Amino acid sequence: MCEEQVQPTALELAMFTLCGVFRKYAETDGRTDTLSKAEVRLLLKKEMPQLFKAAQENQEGGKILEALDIDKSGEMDFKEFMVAVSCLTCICQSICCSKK
Ligand SMILES: [Ca+2]
Repeated sequence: MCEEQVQPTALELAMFTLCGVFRKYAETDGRTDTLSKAEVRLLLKKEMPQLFKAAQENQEGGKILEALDIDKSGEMDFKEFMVAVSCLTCICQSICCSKK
């Protein structure tokens, strides 16, 4: 019996990628369900280098990291990560639309 291979859609791949990126950085300190400040910093540096550089140059890096920690736990959980990614994606969308 031959099972049909179903290719994931672009959106499904994006969702899997988000889960994988969160897990990759969250597990570096053994607490796999949250990102510490150091893990968030490394994630931003490696996965969003332009944003990280801009934040460093404007000395806003600390404020951005604090703002991303919605419940002020000192750690970023997956929901906070997704809120941050969603907000940044909306900003990208507005920038892309304003250039047309
Ligand atoms: Ca962690």
